[in-house]
Amino acid sequence: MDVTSQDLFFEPAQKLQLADSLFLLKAFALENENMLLNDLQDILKLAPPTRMMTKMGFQMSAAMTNCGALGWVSDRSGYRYDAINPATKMPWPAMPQSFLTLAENAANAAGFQHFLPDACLINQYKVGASMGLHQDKNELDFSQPIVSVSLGIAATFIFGGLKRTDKTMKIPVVHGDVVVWGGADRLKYHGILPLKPAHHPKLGACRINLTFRQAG
Ligand code: MD6
Ligand code: FE
Repeated sequence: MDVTSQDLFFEPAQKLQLADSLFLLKAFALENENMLLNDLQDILKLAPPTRMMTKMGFQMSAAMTNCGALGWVSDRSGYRYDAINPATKMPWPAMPQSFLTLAENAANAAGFQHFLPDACLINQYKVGASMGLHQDKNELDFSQPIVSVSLGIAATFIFGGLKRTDKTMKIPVVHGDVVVWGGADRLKYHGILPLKPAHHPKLGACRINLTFRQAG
């Protein structure tokens, strides 16, 4: 029997364990893709992404917005979670059910039960944009994992150790892939290499990353 691309598309999502508590769930976000993308477009209209400033006074290369009760923000006073969008002075758009269900199912698939995110950071990358090595440490409870959904053009996610100078591994991520990490890996340095030129049929020359956290 010949294998067609249709058959491959309908394969159950593959789960790859890349470290003690780091999982790559291939194509996991495609099951409910249309609803997810529709809900995403609504959020981008209500809360357009902006390129925030770092504490050091540099503009970030990815544009950011949020949905959920809390949003991750950065300005000259530093990084924090805030219930108000500084660009609109309004609360962030609510977390859609399609986002919540995806995040909970992905956390479960990686062995984390009862994940109830209150924050979803939405990073929008154009070609050439990147994210330097950093730790995610503004959340209150590090026993909760982070669920990270990649949409649009491909990227290389780099994942290191507990020190910035530790060796990193490269993890290619494409549209629909979900990365979940927590436990012993929760505070490890990670980032995104500069995006190579590409075009995605649904999102154009752009990558969108959703990171779900239990922040408050
Ligand atoms: C990105 N992600 O994939 C950047 N952080 O665009 C992150 O910084 C990140 O993907 C924590 C957990 C998962 C992530
Ligand atoms: Fe991060």
